[in-house]
Amino acid sequence: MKEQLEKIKQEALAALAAAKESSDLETLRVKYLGKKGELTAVLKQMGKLSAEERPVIGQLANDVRERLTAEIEAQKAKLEQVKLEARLKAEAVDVTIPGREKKLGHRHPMYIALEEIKDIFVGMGFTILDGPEVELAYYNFDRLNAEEGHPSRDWSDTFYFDEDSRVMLRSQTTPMQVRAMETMELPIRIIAPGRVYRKDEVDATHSPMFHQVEGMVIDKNVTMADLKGTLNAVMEQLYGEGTKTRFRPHHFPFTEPSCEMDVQCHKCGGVGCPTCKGEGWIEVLGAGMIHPKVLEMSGIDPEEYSGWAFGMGLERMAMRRFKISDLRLIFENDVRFLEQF
Ligand code: 2U9
Repeated sequence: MKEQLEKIKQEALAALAAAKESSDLETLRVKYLGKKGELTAVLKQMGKLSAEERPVIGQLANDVRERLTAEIEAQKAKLEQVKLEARLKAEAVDVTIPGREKKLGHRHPMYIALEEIKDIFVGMGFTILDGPEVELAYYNFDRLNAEEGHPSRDWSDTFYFDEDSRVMLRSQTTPMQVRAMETMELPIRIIAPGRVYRKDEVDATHSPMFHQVEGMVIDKNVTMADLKGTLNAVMEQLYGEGTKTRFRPHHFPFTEPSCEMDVQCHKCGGVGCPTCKGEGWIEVLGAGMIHPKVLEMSGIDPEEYSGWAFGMGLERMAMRRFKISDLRLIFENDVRFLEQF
């Protein structure tokens, strides 16, 4: 029996030393130390032993059990350590490898120009509106005093979606303002920036899609003096203090009286140069007092309220601001161009 125990011990130790996985160790534990294991089988025969032999063999069997248990634990710890080391090696990060440089983008010149305009108007208490690009001709034309037969309503100028010219891509951002007149409480101070669409051929100054910033103020006792004072203040912020402006009479169906606003050429101070094409002045926007009929159609009493409005092309403004000579550059998104701003 003593030899049997010794044999079990030697065999088990050899098997444990050869184990590669912790699951192997468990299998060996069951094989040698389990209820139906080899060591247990030997112990079951203890009854056959003499009274003198029994404690000696009992002691020996216990020693074997303790030794094997300790060996299993030790081997388990060793295997786990090996596994951990392998994992650490596999997952090692070389912190000395130089990082990949991330190219940081920046804002598009149109976005910069728009942010600048928005900041100026927000600073004067205006609210910024957003609205649909697919509009009803009713809001784009009818409500703006552009009667049937007005040239801008023509199929050759406007992108319509249907045969009877009811639904269209807005040709101006004015319809947002008409909607605002319906929903907002008076007084109103808003600007309406956004994309507009007209059937224009692409060239250095035209695109079938461009951006406008329009705006309006409606309140009691609003006059042309408010229009001029506000727009002069805007131009001083855009082009610097003391910027001179002039207003020329014009015609729009939705404003009466109407005007165009010029700023004195900042390059030549009004003498005439290539920037202002020899004029000394640069046209920047159109404006006027909102036509009483337009107010009336929106349920605003023109006897009680009056308003002024303006509209400008954002691309033209950005082209002046960044000295861009061709409108197409703005939309082509060539990074060599965009990286200059
Ligand atoms: C309401 C009534 C009238 C907006 C205005 C202009 C003058 C104007 C052009 C500038 C260059 C369009 O981008 S452009 O082609 N716009 O000259 N726009 S007054 O007038 C309004 C606005 C809202 C209810």
